[in-house]
Amino acid sequence: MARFALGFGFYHHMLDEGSFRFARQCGATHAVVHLVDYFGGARSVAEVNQPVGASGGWGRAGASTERWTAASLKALRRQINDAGLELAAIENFDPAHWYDVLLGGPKRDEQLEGLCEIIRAVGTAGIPVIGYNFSLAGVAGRVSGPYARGEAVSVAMDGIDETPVPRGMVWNMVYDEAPPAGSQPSIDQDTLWERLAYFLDAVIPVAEKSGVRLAAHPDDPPVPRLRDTPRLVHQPALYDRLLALHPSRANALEFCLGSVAEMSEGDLYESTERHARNGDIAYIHFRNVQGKVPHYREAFVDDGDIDMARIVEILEAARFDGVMIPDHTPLMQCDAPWHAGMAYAMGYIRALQKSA
Ligand SMILES: [Mn+2]
Repeated sequence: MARFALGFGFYHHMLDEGSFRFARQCGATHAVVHLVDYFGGARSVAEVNQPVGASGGWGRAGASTERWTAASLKALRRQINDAGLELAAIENFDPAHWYDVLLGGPKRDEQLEGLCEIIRAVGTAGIPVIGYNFSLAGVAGRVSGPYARGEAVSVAMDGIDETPVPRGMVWNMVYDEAPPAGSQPSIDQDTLWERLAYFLDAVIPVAEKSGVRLAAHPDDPPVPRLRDTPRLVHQPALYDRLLALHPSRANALEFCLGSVAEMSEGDLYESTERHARNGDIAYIHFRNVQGKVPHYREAFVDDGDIDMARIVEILEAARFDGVMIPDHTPLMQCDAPWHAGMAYAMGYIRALQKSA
């Protein structure tokens, strides 16, 4: 008997009736929505894969501001419900809302109050989860090319990008158009952990009261340092460190199977089982990969190192009842590369779930 639900992650420019129908036709019941505009105004799904995180970053932070009010979030949820889907989570804060929380800058407390406001608004709108990624460099230092089966265009890591992050940029996005010259100050891992603890202590009590779970994505890619910044969750055991900082049902995981599989240590199956049994997982990114950091390739769901059937069995046995989304997939050669890749992944997951 299947317990977990299936969903798609949608970038903001994909929030339309056609995307929702596509999701339902694939058998999905839930949506995870990105409000942040990573693409600098790109509009066509056919043109846009996941951003790889080149040194120049993704785009301007702050474009999403009006999307975070309770009224906008309620309207979004209604739009998705009217299309026959549930809104499972909002994925990622806009760097404009929390750059000094990440950087330990002078606006930290003011921005934390703003994040609390957002968490209350998300709760008021009846959305149960916010996924986030506490990271300075963000999802960075990957390359795109014909790396998946049949030369499908996919994302890979090929060595560690050491280009420092310029001032005015964090999490791959520009929050200050006219910053002082130079790079963001180089800091150590413990300093970043202190900043995470400060963040969790400020927001988790508000999340608890608002009925919202904050779900942490591990580092993508999971290496100890990238672009001269420390990373937090780059080994499976560091997820436990994050949970222990502020134990609460609201302090949860956006469990990315691909990122955990890319880590150089640990056992993906043991981690999945333990966190699923402990109820730590708010939702799952279901994707496959070949290799580990600093050399790996994102693969089709049935063509990577992860035994996906075993993962589904573990989740069923642990009675995981959250949502699973395909995260990203290689692009398939046809007129709708993103849709074909996603439909392929979803069909595969549904078959695994039915046979588990
Ligand atoms: Mn992921």
